[in-house]
Amino acid sequence: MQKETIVGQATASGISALNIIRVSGNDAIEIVNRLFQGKNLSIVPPRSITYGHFGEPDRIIDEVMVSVFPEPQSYTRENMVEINCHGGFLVSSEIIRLLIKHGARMANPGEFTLRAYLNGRIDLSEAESIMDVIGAKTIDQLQLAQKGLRGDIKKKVKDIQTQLLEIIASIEVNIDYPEYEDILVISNTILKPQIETLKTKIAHLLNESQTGKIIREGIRAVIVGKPNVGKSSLLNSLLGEEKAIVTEISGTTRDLIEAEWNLNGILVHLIDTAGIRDTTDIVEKIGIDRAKKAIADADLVLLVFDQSEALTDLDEKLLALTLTKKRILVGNKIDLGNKVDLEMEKIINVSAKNRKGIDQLAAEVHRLFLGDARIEPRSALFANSRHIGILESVKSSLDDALTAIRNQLPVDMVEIDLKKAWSEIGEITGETAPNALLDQLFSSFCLGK
Ligand SMILES: Nc1nc2c(ncn2[C@@H]2O[C@H](COP(=O)(O)OP(=O)(O)OP(=O)(O)O)[C@@H](O)[C@H]2O)c(=O)[nH]1
Ligand SMILES: [Mg+2]
Repeated sequence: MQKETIVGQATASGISALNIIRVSGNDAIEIVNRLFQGKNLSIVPPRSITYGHFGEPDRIIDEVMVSVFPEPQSYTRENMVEINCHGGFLVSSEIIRLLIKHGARMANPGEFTLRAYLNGRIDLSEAESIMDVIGAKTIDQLQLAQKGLRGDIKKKVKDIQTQLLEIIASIEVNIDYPEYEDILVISNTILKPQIETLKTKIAHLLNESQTGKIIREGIRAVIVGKPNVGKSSLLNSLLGEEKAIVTEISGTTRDLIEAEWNLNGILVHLIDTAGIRDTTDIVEKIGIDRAKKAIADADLVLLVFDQSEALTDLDEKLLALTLTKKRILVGNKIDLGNKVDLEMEKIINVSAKNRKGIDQLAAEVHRLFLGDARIEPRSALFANSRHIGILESVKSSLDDALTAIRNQLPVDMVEIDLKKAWSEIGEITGETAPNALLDQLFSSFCLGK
């Protein structure tokens, strides 16, 4: 296939010891060769490292190490060259400028990976896993992404496709060769249990995906309460660092303060808020409005009370405001008293200032989202919202097929729903993905990947 040669910097911009510049496409080796002073790159051993200088004859840019990957044994399956040069801003930009001058063009975001996908080296789920590997912030996120990269999601999709195809093929055989007596007549009675089994399997995968999604995306937890109950102290205590300002003055926190807390593998986006009360102070008022919006957007509310005083009207209002949210009630300042006790709901008592009860609170957050399960998925879990959405569509197409059976429609009508399910599931790996989806997915990749 004729492919334009693209160039991109694989490493992040900034001051560092080294940078890597990648070139991919038909003329990759030839273009770099023109600017390389050292051995002839078109005859060096594939995938070895060659030392030399890069630049035009009268103007050397840098001393470099170059690896040549002739097609198809490269990341993109095209001719590729990787240039290791010195770090900093100027060297790599000058190298890229010269490569463009000699016929390459700047790669779009994600274009190397897009080519790897278009040339059949990886599927879409693996391409997405590459970005998840790069973006991982917890070990569990990394493990999950590595499983996707290893092809575990692809295998699960294949498995569903095979089962769907078997059912569709048996229908087709009956429609095409009704005179074959030895072929089992596919009646709706025979199809029904097969479709039900597959549906149960998908429901199970969707169930597991809740854990996957929590690992991949983390949760948003907002700390709310009336002023001065110790919300910022709680944030600091959970993080183990003095992130937020704490004073004895009510109304200390004015704006949202966000931080990331790694809770045994769950990435918790913690948000400390302004104490909620009626106020005429314009800045505080805006802060309180933001706190209310943060409550609406949160997966979890940590509602904090002050154990040194009895419940007030404000506390009651906050209880009502967060009633429909997943929440944990936190009784802070337990070192000063135990005056808040709710009959209907459990309170976890802590002393944020003295770091008491914080482990119990952390365990409760973990339990609320992942039950008592340890998150060490042995095989890949569906975790990506795009994949989960597709699985849900597949399940609903199978539901439609079952409804058609219940309504005693002919098998070829049932087949329409099964074919729809088959085309939907293929979107996960990209077999049936529309171009618009590819554009959208790969444009969110980083440059040089
Ligand atoms: N005794 C005791 N004091 C605490 C505890 N937690 C916080 N405090 C004190 O309570 C006061 C208020 O703490 P903050 O963390 O600023 O409270 P806040 O809820 O963020 O307050 P605002 O931002 O004003 O709404 C400070 O003087 C803290 O030292 C605790 O567990 N025990
Ligand atoms: Mg505060």
